[in-house]
Amino acid sequence: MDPVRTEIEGRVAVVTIDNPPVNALSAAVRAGLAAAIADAERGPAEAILILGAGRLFIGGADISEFGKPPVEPFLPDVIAAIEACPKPVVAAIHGTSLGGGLEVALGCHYRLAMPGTKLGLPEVTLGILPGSGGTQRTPRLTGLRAAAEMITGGRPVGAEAAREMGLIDRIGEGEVRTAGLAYAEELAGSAPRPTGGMAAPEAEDLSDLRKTLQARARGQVAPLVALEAVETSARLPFADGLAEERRLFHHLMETPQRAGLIHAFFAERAVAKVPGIKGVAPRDIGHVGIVGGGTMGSGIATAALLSGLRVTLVERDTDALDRARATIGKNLDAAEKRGKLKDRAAVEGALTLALDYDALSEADLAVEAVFEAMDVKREVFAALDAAMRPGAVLATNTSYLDVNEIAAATSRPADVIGLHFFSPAHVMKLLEVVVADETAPDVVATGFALAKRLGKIAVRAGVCDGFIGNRILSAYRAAADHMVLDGASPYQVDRAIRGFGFPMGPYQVSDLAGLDIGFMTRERKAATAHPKDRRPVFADALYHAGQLGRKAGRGYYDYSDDPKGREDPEVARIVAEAQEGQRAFTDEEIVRRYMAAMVNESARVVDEGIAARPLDVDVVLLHGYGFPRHRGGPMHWADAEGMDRILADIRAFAEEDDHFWRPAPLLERLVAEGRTFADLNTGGRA
Ligand code: 3H9
Repeated sequence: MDPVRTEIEGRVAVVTIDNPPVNALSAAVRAGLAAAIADAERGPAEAILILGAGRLFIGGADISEFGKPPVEPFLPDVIAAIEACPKPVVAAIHGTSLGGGLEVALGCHYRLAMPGTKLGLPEVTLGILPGSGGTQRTPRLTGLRAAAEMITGGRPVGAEAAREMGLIDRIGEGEVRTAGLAYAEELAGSAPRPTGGMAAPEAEDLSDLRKTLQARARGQVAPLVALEAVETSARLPFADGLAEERRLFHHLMETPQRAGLIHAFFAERAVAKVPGIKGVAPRDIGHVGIVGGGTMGSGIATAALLSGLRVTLVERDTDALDRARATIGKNLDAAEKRGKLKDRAAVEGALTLALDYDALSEADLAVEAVFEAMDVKREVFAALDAAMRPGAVLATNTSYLDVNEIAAATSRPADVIGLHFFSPAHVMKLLEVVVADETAPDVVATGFALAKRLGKIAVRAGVCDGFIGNRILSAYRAAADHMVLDGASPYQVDRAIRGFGFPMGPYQVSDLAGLDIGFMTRERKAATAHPKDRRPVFADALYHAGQLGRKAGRGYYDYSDDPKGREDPEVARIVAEAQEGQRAFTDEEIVRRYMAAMVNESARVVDEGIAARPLDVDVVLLHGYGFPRHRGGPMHWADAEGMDRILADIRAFAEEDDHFWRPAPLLERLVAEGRTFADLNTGGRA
C-alpha cells in the first residue's frame, strides 16, 4: 500500500502518512511526502494538512536505514519543500512525534497537537542530533535556552508544555483529523508562515548548561555537539545554520557511539522476541502474591502496585509485615514525588498483607523473595504448591540458585520459573526470566507479559550459577580483584572503570551492595572452589574489620563526611598488607583486563545457551550493571574493538595465569572463522 496518500476535503488537501508501526520516514515515505506536497501545490486546494495514520503522527527517521548508503530524497530537502510551499501547511499531531517526525511538523507553517501527545527530539539518545532543521527551527519558536535544553536532554514534552514553549500553536479537541481539518479550513487561502523565515533567537550564555552536560556525559559526545549546533542558530543566518547542523550531524553519524546507541535501541526490542514462545498466549495476571517483605519483596510489591495489579504479601510475623508496609509506603512516597502515582488510596487498597500462604489461594502468580538458601526456598515452594490454585505461576527471585531444584520441590515444575529482579525492584528496568528444564512455554510468555506490564525489559536466561548477569559479573569482578592482589589500588581500578564510562567502579559497587554480600558469596563458593582460584583476601580483611560499605559508613571508601565517599588511608593499609604483588598497572591495562574477562565469560554464556543471543547479554549488562550505553554492551563493544585483539589479550594474560584466563571456545571459533557476535544475533550460534 502507498505509504502516503492524499484526499481532498473541501479546500484542504489531506496528506496522510501510513507506514506502520510508527510511520517512520523511510525512503518511500520521504518520496511520497515530497510528491504529495508538489501535487497539492499545483492542485486546487488552498491549504494542506499533514496527518499520521494509526496511533501516532511520526516516530522519526527510519533508524534501520542508518549506517547504510543514503537514499534520496533526503529529509532536509523534503522539509525545505514543505516550508517553501506557497499554501499554508498544517501539521495535526497525535500520539507521538519524535525526531525527524517533529522536524517535519516544524517545517509546516502551523502546528496543532492533541491532548496527551508527546513531542520530542530524542536524537542525542541515539548518538546523533536533529539533522533536518530541528536545531535551527526549534530555537526560532521557543528561544535558545528552551531549545537547547530540549535537544540536549532528548526528553519529550507534553502538548501543554509544547504550547507554552511556542513549539505548537494549538491544542486540538475531539478527533485529530477533524481538529486538523477545521484548523486548515480556517487558514485556507492565507499566506504561509515559514519557521525558517522567523527572527533568529537572541544569543544567550549557555555555559551553565554546557557544564552540566560535561559533568554527566561520561564520554558521550552527542549532547555537547548538539548544543554547539543549537547555538549556531543565534549566530548564523538560517541557511548557514542548516548547513552547519548538517555537517555536525554527518560527523556524529560516523561515530562508534551512534552505532552503539542504535544497537542498544534495537537490542532492547529484540530481547522480547524469544525463540520458542512466538504466538504463545500468556496466562492472565491480575493478582500477584509475594513471599518475603524485605527490600526485594517490598520493591517487587511496589512495582506491581504501581502498574495497577492486586498484591498479597506474605511474611512470617507481624513485625516483618509492619516493616514491609513501611518500606512499601516509603517507595510509594518517592513514586508520588516523581509523579508516578495518581491515586494513592486505590493503590494502597490493592495491597493485602498476610501471615498465611492461604491468602495466596486466589493469586495468579507468586514471586518468592526470601533468604537465598536452597532449603528455605524449597520449603516455600512446597507451601506455595499446596496453597495456590491450579494454573497459577510459581516464581522465584533467586539470583543464582538452581531453579530446577526449586521446581522439583513442587508437584508442578511446568508452572515454575525464575523472575530475577534487580534492586531496587521498583526502579531498575531489568528482569531476567529464568527458564528451567520443565518450564511451560506459556509460563515463559507470562514472565515476559508481566515484565511489560511492570514497564520492565525482560531477557530470557537459562539456569546456571548467576544466570546471565551475575555470572558475567563474577568473572570481571574476579579480574579486578586479581589486579588489586597483584598491586593495583582499588581506587585506581574504580577510576579506570569510570573512565571507560561505567557510573561506578567495582569497589564503589561493593560499598553500595555491602561487603557482607560478597563475603557470603565467597563462603558459599568456597566448598566448590578450585585450589588455584584466587581469593580477594583484602576484601575479607575489610569485612572482618567491620568495614561493610555505605550502610556502615565505611567500606572501601569513608562516607562519614562525604556522601560520595572519600579514599581512606586505613583501607589502603589493609589492602597493601593483603596484596600478593607490587606490580604497577596503567589505566588502559586495567580496562583491557576487566573487559577481556567480561567478553570471555559472555561468550561462554552465549555458547552454552544461557543467553539466547549476544544481544541478550548486551541488554542485561546495559540495564542491570551500568555498562555505558553509548558502547552498546560488551558484545557489541567486542565486535567494534576487534575480537582478535581481545583473544590475543586473553592468551597473553594466560601466560601468567592459565587457570583464570582460558579463552572461551566460542571466541576462538569466531576469530578463526572471521565472524562477529553480531552475526550470531541474526544467524544463531556458531
Ligand atoms: C531521527 O529522526 C533523525 C533526524 O533528526 C534526522 C534524519 C536526517 N525507525 O518502540 P516500539 C520500530 S532519529 C525504525 O516497540 P512503542 C521498533 O524497532 C529517530 N524503526 O513501539 C519496533 O520494531 P519491531 C528519532 C522503528 O509503541 C516497532 O517499530 N526517533 C523506529 O512502544 C515498534 O516500536 C526516535 O528516536 C524508527 N524511528 O513506541 C524514536 N521507531 O516491532 C524511536 C520504532 O520489529 N522510537 N521502530 O521490534 C520510539 O521511541 C518508539 O518506537 C515510539 C513507539 C515511542 C515511537
